[in-house]
Amino acid sequence: MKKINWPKHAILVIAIIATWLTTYIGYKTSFSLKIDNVMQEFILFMNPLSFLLFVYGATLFIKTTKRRNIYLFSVSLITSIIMFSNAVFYRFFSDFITLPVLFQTSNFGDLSSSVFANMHVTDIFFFTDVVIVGLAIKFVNEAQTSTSQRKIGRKLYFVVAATILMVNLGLSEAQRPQLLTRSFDRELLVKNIGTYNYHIYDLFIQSKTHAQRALADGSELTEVANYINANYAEPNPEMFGAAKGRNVIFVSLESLQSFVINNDMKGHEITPFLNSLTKDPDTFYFNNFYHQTGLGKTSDSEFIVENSLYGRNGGAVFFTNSGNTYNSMSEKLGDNGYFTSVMHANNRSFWNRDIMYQALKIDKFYDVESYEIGEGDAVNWGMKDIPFVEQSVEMMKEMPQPFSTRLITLTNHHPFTLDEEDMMIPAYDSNSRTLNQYFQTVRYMDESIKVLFNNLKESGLYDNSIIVMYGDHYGISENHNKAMGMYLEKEITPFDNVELQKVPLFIHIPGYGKGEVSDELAGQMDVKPTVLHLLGIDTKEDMQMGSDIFSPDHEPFVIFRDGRFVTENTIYAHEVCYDKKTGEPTDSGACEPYIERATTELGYSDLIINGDLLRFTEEDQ
Ligand code: GP9
Ligand code: MN
Repeated sequence: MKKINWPKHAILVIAIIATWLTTYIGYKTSFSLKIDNVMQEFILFMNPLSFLLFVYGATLFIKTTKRRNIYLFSVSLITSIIMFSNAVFYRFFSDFITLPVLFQTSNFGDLSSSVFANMHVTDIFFFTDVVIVGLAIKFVNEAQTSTSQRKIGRKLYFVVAATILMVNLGLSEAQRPQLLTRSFDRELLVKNIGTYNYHIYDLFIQSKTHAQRALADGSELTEVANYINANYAEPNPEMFGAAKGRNVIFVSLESLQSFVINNDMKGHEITPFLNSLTKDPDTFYFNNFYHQTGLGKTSDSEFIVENSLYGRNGGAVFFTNSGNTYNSMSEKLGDNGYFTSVMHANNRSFWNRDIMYQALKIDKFYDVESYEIGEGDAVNWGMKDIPFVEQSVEMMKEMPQPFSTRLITLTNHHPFTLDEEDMMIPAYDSNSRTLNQYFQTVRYMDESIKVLFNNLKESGLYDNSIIVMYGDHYGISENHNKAMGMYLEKEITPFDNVELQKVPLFIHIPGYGKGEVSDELAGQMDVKPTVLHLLGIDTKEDMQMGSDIFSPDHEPFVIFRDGRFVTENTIYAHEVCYDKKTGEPTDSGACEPYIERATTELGYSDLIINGDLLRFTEEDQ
């Protein structure tokens, strides 16, 4: 057949369009990506383009036609293999491929057995662009360009590619602020920056952690262990084993801050059920308790509670260090005969939970697939808390006992939207819609906790369980200081912003009778040793940064991930030392000794995580 005459670089243009469209159609047919609006659809459509312009564009530097064609053909083949592999993987894991998964042997076992089962004949579609590029190479006859033309054209080409990348990133950032730094979820990443860019991003993140890990040899452990031993607090004999053998039900209370507890909004009680618990003889309520999370938000709180270690500084540890060895609370409970799980009606890859939970040795993850979300059961981010706790209790009845589970609530999540019928109190009327609606979603979540308690009682599980509930992180950020100041009737200072990081902690022990409101200064880091001791499980050998809140030796000192801290008499924030009584800056000498301690502690925690040091502890060898 005769070759057709086409303009210069026709094959390049054909290749880009063919792979672009194949990728986009592949997104739509092989992955269930939730698209909420036209803008998200547009981002999805455009997201393969910048990458394709760059990689295919490299052909502009290749001199001979033959080599150019081989290159174009190879790129189309490799991109097709990437999309095809992700599609097969997705059918099994509902997730995109990430490098550590490929190298995790346990995952790989599951994977290879199901690879064939998950291939569909229709997957040939992913290679459509390869066929098109092949045909183009065979039949298209390109016009030649002069060298000077080539240079100008090439510059322009890459300026356009870079612009498209910037527009893509800009639109994504607007849809999902801090997408890359928070690295929420592979699905979100793919939806916004595209599969190809996502893989590059993944490669970057993984190689960074890999390098730090490779340099560690375990000798660092001695120093860290000395620090940890020196800060160990012996359990209070009266509390040690007070709930021995019981089930543990943790409840992560989404975005719940302490300022709403025992408070009202224009005469409306915000958390009537939780308030009643603060006066309940079976409950310990801690009103001087802080979250210690960073960018990883909910996942950081899970990490802290599981490991009594700090999350990472620049991103979510659930994402960056999911291949590490940990000595988690779940693992420890498992060793003590517990069946461990997490219940959360969200997609399993969110925050990389599906992968991290394996590292934390959590037996089962009841994710969104375990729930039936009927009409009217979903709002905002997903399933409403009330049907969520109802169905969760039903599933708890089937769990082997003793069990430990963590319910992660979701309705009280930014932007705090609610269906009309679930609004039990009116909205507030400040300049911040976020704060205004917050009171209503908190009120709804409070109701769901009441339902949880009632259903646990009906199910017969209640008496033999303990319920540990904590706020995961703040809900109202510093952007809303003005509205917050209006509600609290004062001007919000950096001192107050620290105080506002207080979240409630409830430890409810049915039948205990000696509960109280405690103002012991503590943080999420302390949950693990506190709960394990209550269950009569020793933690003396554990690499943990927190200590038992009930212990007479518990140290009143809370460090935030960003280096701010709280002591009995001071608060340290942004290089200023505040007197806790007055809220005014004070002589920095009062904070000085703690500044050093805070840096050391955060540094040791980072050392453990970045070096994956727990793989060197005897227990795991
Ligand atoms: C999502 C839920 C909320 O599954 O945990 O995450 P957040 O944005 O609060 O970290
Ligand atoms: Mn959260």
